[in-house]
Amino acid sequence: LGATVLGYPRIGPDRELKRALEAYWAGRIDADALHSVAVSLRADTWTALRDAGLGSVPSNTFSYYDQVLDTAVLLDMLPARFRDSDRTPLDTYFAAARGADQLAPLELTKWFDTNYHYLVPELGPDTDPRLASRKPVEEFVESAELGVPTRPVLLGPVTFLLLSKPAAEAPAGFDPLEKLDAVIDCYLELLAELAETGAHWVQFDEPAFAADRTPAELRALAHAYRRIGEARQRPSTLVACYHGALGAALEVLAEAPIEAVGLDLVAGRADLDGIASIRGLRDKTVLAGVVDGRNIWRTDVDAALAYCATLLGVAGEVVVGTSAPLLHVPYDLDAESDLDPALRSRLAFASQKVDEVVLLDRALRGETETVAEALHEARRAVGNARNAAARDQRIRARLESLRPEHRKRADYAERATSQAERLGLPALATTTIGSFPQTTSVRRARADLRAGRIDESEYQDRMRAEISDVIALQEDIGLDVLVHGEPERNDMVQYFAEHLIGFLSTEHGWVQSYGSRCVRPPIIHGDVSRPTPMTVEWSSYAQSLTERPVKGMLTGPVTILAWSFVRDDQPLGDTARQVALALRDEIHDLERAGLRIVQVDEPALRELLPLREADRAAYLDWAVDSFRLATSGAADSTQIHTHLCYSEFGDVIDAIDALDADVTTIEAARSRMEVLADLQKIGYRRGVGPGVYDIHSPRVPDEAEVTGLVAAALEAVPADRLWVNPDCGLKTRGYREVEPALRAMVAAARSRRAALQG
Ligand code: THG
Ligand code: ZN
Repeated sequence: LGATVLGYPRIGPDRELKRALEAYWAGRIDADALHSVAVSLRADTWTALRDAGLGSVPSNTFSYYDQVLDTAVLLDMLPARFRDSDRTPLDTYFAAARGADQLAPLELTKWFDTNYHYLVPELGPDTDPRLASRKPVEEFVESAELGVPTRPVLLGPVTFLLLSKPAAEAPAGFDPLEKLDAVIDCYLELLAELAETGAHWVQFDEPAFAADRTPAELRALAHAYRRIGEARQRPSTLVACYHGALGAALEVLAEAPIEAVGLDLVAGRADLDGIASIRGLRDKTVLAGVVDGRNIWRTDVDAALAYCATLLGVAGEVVVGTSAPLLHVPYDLDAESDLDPALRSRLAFASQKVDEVVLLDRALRGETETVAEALHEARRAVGNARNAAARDQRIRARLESLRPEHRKRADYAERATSQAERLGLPALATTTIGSFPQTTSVRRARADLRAGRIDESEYQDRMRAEISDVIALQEDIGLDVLVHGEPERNDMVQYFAEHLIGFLSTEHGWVQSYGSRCVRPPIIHGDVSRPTPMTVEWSSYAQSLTERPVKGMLTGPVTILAWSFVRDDQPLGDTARQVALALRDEIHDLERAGLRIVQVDEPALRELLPLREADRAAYLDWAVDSFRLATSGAADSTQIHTHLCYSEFGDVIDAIDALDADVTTIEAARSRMEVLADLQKIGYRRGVGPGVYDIHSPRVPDEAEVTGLVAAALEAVPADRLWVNPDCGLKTRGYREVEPALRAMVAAARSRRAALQG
């Protein structure tokens, strides 16, 4: 095995795949045209990785949508509803990803602790794995024909099954792991074919073992790689685990009859402790994942070489690699034209990380002559970086001076009384989460401003006109608490990054979030501060148009960190508290401008939850602390809302309570209000708005449906604490769906309210 990366971005350096996919879905290009975009992206990636000097180049890291879906299709494990149709295989694949006609798509959910989302396979006792596609073989052949024979990457059988869920109709107690041997059978067939076609190495990814696993799951891992290892005909096998330390799974893999193990020596550095006693590694290659696949900082070459040195006496052979696939970082720093040179020298995107891997591997092999100059330059950059993060003594002093009373508001009962007096809201108050549809005219205004076709004042006028329309519409619909609609924000985190000191926004730093959708995470590179108010103008303008309360709209510290590239030179909690202070000041300014309600969203609270139980308390501690720091400066009579989504809340339910928000709006429509039972169990006593309709689907609910959900919620929450609102922001929907849905929602709330009074 040569120096390598575990995976590479696939959306295209200029988001070519995104555009081709969306053109194909819209019927503007055909399958051949889509295919040829894919072929050329793959060819560019393989040749670039080879030319950069990697000893082993990965393939099958390309996907039209998602690697978990690819695996389900490879193994013929899609639910039956996608089977009998006259769709082409490609359109069946997209139907599973996005839905079609009456077919619900597979569920989309977070990939470990990243901002990537995968499609969840639904398995049952009748799911019958069969090697149904040749994608990994075809891509290997494609690469070999280009003169770059590659290392096919496959999702490991155990992780694949652990990421799957029992289908709705599966009998209680069905465990997807029951399908392990059948899946391994398919993989053995595939391995034989790959070996026959000339592949020397394959990679199996088993990131599920960076999380806590049961003894039975560890036994499944041992079983899987014993069977795979003992296969009669197969390429040499690398098993890569990433996004954390392997712990007990490392011993399992060390004992398995495979040739190489890939370790995440960034998030999983703890695996180095005690590794010397793992004898099974002595006849294996260890791929030392010392180049960070999750963040964009340049590697500290001396530290990286020291980690590799620790392994030299332990492993049969050590080669340098990335800690994780490079899927989660942007393509190329060189595409950024407008970076401060000092900052640029601290950064490495995917292409630069490949160079780092090659450099470190050569250094490890003692090629000192050829790499001396590059190593020297890398050392200088890291040395400079060590003190380069701009420090702001004022913020640091302020954080030091904070006392427990800066994290605590008056008792909820007192706050509730003064808020009720000031707001005068009815029981079952109606509201929305914050964003309204981003219309073409809003998008056009932003594009026009960027292209210089309009000036700042014209842009402001257009945004104000939009806000005024949105307020008028909400009054007409009869909502109780209004929002300004956020037309000025494309991505909420990006918006705040553009207004805060200490953040850098990239021009081309796109990272796949799911399917064709991408985000451009900002980079937090120094101490954070707020030079001027960020949202006050828009919110106070909206409030000036109406008597009803308008909510100020902010994004919380945890979510800002979760969707940014973060500093690695200080604990996350320290950065979060700096962001919190900026938000605290923003809330103060919103209050002074007459806003009576402020919402601080934390949709990513669950996302950053550590994969291992042992690390969770410390995370939740700083997560809750930073939220309270942001919000506890508010007056008793200011109502603080928060909004959470994208997750299973059970794991963080106590933390949600500890946020001490006056009102929590939460995704619930798809789970028929299950979250309320969780809240009830812990004795949650403040306001709650379980979403009464699912905004992720274009379906418009009718009044009866909403009334049913409100009635269900009333079983768990008294009317004066229950809010009626959609599941999430409305920015991805159109007004044709939003308006009737909100009217149905308001009608339902009113009729329940009347029933309560009568
Ligand atoms: N912002 C960020 N991360 C997120 C979300 C977000 N992660 C979780 C969830 N929301 C992911 N969902 C989406 C939904 C839509 C898009 C991206 C992630 C999206 N992106 C545009 C695209 O790819 O066309 C680009 C947006 C832009 O122009 O800035 O539609 O809300 N950070
Ligand atoms: Zn949401």
